[in-house]
Amino acid sequence: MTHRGKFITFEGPEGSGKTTHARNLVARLEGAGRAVLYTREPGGTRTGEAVRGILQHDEAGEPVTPEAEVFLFAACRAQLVRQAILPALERGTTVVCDRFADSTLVYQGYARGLGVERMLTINEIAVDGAVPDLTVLLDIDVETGFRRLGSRYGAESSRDRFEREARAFHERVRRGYLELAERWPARIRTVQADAPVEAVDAAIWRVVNHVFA
Ligand code: Z5A
Repeated sequence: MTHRGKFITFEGPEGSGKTTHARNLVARLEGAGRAVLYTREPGGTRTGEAVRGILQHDEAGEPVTPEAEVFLFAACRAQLVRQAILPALERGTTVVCDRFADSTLVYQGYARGLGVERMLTINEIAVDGAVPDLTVLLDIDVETGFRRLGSRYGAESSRDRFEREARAFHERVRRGYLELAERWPARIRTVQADAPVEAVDAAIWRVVNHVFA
C-alpha cells in the first residue's frame, strides 16, 4: 500500500539510542518544514499506554505469559496504526515510530523462541498494510547498551520485565535484528550506534534522505 507520507521506524537493542536519535530526526525534519508525527510502541494511544504498564511491569499483578505478551503488543499496534499512523500517512505527514513490528519478530519471535514466521502472521493483521518505508536499525553491542542505561540497571527491583532478562536474551535480540536486516535489506538500514550522538544523527540523516529523494 502506498501512502502520501513516509513511515520511518527505529529499532535496536536496549540502550542503542532509539529515543534520542528518533527525536533528533523529528527535530531535523520539522526544521526542514515537514509535518511529523512522533510516536512509540508500546504506547502512543491511551490503550497502548495502559497496556504498556502491564507489559513492562506486570501491573495487572500476575506474570504475563509469552503468548499473551505477543497479543498485547499486537493489540497496542493495531490501535496505534488505525488511530494515528494510517490517518497521519494519508494526510501526508511523516511518521517516526520508536519501535514497531520488527520488535515483535525479534523479542517474541527470536528471543522468546515463539517463531518469526508465526509473528509475521500476527503482525500482518495488526499493521493493516502500514509497512515502514525505512527502518533505522541502531546496532550496538549488549555491553555498551547496558552501560548507557546505567542507573536503570542498578537495582534489580527498578528493572522492567525485559531489563531483567539474562544477557543471553539480549544477545539473541541483537542477532535477531541483524538477521532481519539481511532478510529485508531495502527497508532495514543498519547504523552503527556506538559513535557520538552527532555522528549517528548524521548517518541516519543520510539514509533518511534516500527515502525522500
Ligand atoms: N518490546 C517487545 O518485546 N515487543 C514489541 O513488539 C515491542 C516492544 C514494541 C519497550 O521498552 C520494551 O518492549 C523493550 C522491548 C519490548 N524492552 N526491551 N528491551 P522501552 O520502550 O522502555 O525501552 P527501549 O525501547 O528498549 O528503549 P531504551 O532501552 O529506553 O533505550 P533507547 O531508546 O534505545 O535509548 P535512549 O533512551 O535514546 O538512550 C539511552 C542512553 O544512551 C541515554 O542516556 C542517551 O543519552 C544515551 N545515548 C543515546 N545515544 C547515544 C550515543 N550515540 N552516544 C552516547 N550515548 C548515547
